[in-house]
Amino acid sequence: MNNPLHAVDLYCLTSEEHSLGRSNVAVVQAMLDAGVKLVQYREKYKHAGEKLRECELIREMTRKAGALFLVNDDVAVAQAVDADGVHVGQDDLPVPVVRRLLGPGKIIGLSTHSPEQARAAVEAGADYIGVGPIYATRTKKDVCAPVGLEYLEWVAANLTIPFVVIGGIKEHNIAEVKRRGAGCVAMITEIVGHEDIAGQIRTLRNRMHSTFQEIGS
Ligand code: 3NM
Repeated sequence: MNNPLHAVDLYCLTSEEHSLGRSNVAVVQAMLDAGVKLVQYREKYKHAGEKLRECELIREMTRKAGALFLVNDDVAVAQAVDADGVHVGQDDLPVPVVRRLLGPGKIIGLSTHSPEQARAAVEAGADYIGVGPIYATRTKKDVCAPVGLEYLEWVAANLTIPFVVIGGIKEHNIAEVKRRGAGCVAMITEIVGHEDIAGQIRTLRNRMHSTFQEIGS
């Protein structure tokens, strides 16, 4: 598969509890209006029926916008709405099992927090890995302590599959993660928690782009 993650610079996730009273659907629409090309639906505490209803709408919206749509953890919901793939964590279904369920054409991402987990993810057949948490974050419950920029630098130097940095990334530190080798950056609260989502995405993209020019790669 020609890996579509290579082309993604900004990876957006939902989190209704941090969205200032706006619905996931409204937040995703603002993301897509700002030109975002990948959205992950992440809702840890909603019932399957509500997740399905939201994902049906978001699937339609992302398709219309030409954006990829991934579902966090819930393989059944991903299959039901024909999402482009699933993102799993270390304690979710193993990647080979998700692959068997989804088939070969779908994208599977796996969160990793150490070089050992990263190597295992590649061996298991993940299409991309999450690398984090780079900085402290309170958005993900029971996440490990920040892995820092060293793990990011290790991944950038040692792996060839796409990776997405995540965890506590903000406007003020996005340049630093770019300088340390991040291609694709994922943020939750820095985007969904902003009053002007489209404006914030433009600001973050500009910041990423100027760092890209500064480091010349
Ligand atoms: N995964 P924020 S950190 C969903 O390290 C998630 O695997 C992480 O939220 C990991 O951008 C995280 O608000 C939360 O810090 C990211």
